[in-house]
Amino acid sequence: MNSKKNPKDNSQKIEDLNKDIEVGDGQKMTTNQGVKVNDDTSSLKAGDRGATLLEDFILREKITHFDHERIPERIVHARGSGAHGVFRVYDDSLKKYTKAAFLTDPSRETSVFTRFSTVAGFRGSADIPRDVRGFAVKFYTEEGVYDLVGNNMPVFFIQDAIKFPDLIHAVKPEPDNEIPQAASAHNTFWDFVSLSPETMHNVMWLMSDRAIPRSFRMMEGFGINTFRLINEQGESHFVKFHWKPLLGTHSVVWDEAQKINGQDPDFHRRDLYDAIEAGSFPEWELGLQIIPQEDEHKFDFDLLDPTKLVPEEIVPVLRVGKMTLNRNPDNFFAETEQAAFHPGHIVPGIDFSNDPLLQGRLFSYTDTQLSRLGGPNFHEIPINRSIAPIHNNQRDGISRMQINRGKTSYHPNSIGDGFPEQAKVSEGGFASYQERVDANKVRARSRSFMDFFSQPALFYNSLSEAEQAHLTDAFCFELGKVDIVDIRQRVVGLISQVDAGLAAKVAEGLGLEVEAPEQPINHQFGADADEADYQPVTVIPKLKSSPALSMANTVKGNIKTRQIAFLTADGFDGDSVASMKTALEAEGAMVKIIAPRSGMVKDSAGNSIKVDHSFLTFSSVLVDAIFVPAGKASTETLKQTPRAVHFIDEAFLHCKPIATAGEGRELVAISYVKNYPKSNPNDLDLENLGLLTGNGSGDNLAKKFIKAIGNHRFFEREKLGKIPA
Ligand code: HDE
Repeated sequence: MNSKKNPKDNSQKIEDLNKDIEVGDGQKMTTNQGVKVNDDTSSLKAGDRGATLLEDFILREKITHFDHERIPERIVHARGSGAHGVFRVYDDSLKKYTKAAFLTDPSRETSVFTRFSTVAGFRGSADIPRDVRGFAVKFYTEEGVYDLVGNNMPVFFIQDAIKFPDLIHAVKPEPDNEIPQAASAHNTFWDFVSLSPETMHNVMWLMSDRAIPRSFRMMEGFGINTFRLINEQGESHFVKFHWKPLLGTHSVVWDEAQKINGQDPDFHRRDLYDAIEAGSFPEWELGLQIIPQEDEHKFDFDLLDPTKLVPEEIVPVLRVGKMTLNRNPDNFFAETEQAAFHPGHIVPGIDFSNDPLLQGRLFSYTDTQLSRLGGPNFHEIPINRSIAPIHNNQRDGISRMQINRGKTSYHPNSIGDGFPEQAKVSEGGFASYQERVDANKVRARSRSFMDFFSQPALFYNSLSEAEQAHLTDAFCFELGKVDIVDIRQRVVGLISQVDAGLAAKVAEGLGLEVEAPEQPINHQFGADADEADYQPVTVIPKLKSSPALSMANTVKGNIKTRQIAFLTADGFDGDSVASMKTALEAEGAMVKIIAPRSGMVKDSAGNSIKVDHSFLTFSSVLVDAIFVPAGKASTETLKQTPRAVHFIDEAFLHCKPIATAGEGRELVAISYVKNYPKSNPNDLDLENLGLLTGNGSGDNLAKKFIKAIGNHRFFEREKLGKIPA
């Protein structure tokens, strides 16, 4: 389906700005000056075997343009994918908090452009490293561009923007040899962490399964920094922004992530693109945690501290509207690459808090575009253009597109009749929230930011047993790649402040003893800071655990867009495949026919169906569940196909649902799964663990399989033991 023709697509205004240049409508090839090109295959030469002539303006123009095709990639979040869509608020109930019309007028549909990204890797790196994901949304509101530039984790590593270059230098490839690509598992990152206890909360999230999402479409988003909502009366409420995916929040497992990065480095990009092309538009609800101004100090953490989250059990998330991504970009470079997000792009009704990380961000994002997009006119690039008209006295600069008419480019003026004139607040003019400030000018961090460990502990306590086990393994893996023992030791010391049991397990995995970190931890304050300033503050949090933080409690049951591999070979049972395919597709799942070779595969009655992938080009890590249909001959072939057997073992190891019909079960019976605790070759029906057998018709196999896929994974398997794959 061509998503551009999607009837739901209302982004006409953006389309108009983009004025497509379509290839293939009978146009003739031209130079950039519009001269028709007669021969694009040979350069101009002094004789057909002679030297190329400098005079060849067609060759020179083409090569010059090519030479400059690349622009600097983003210093962080270089690898990303974007999509267009729409946002609509559910009702006008937010009017008491904000005057932003896109948040209060349910009749408005606001166009959006959303870009998801990894943070550390270069633009050409793979999609599933262990990393934070960016989640940046540009709202083209009628009052101007509003950007909500968030991540898929609710907290950040550092408390003050001045540490950002250090954090990023530490996590990026090491400067002497530019190794490793897109990975935090190396000395410099963990050196920085070990000396910066404030990083521990985000580090816990980074070690959790949140850092290896199943899909961009199955990620939560968080604005992290506290902002303000401002109403018509000029009153302020603090606000935390959330995105809640309607498909639930799901992850892959680490072994799988590493394999996916090799099998399909574009896994997330492809997943987003394919879902939108197929008309399965991803959706998120916008969630707000609204906190009255007078409650600023009522929490056991500081609202301005970006390493803290506000537990949803304390301040509920109001779901106020929905974003639907319904159109893929036409051109990756022009749109996704050139999109310039900025947390400082706000509209009346929204304002900033004094969060010192946010304040620093407000400088950085414009500054970075100056070198990345080549000057101060990046707002004129179609993807960045406001749909609200722009009138001001800013002029000229590199790549200026707008042709300003008239004699005046200053304010006040009389020659231009005083235009453009300033807008009163009642006319929509932006006026900053008037916060009272009475303080000494200091270079300091607030004591109220000095509790580094209670929220990491809250996070750990909130995870399911399986999530905790994965997090423990992740620490062992990452620190196992650190070859300076002192660094490992210091990190284990920090972990011991979060959870003694976790520290003991990580220490065991690394062959270390737990040693408490040196006190006070003074590496992160100025050289003359006072001893007392160093002392971490210990807070006993009101909550012991927050169920909202565990993905085990996410929305389940929806199997829309889930990928299911059918393992086939010639001689499969046609009914078995057809009935399962029909049942799964009716629920919105996507079936992939896998066979020993590409082309067509025949059922036992001689009918052919198209093979989507051969075992050579596909692997279990690229799907959510496996089905082996009935069929004597096909099963015999599959049993002789090592990669088919490996499919079963690997999918089982990664806790994915596996269903077999009829003879298909014999493939499982020769895999390692037969040795799995409590199973035996004759009894492979481990329904509670997502391993299902049936004859494929009339025995509810499809129904059970759909339920199992809706469960996402069966992590209980890991508790009983793992199998090799
Ligand atoms: Fe960013 N960040 N950031 N960041 N950030 C950038 O801007 C920066 C932070 C986030 O898809 C850069 O255009 C500083 C937090 C996303 O294009 C740069 C600090 C959060 C994206 C920059 C932070 C983010 C960026 C690089 C600490 C979550 C990608 C390219 C004070 C709330 C947007 C660019 C896209 C991109 C600076 C911290 C999210 C250099 C200085 C916290 C999603 O300006």
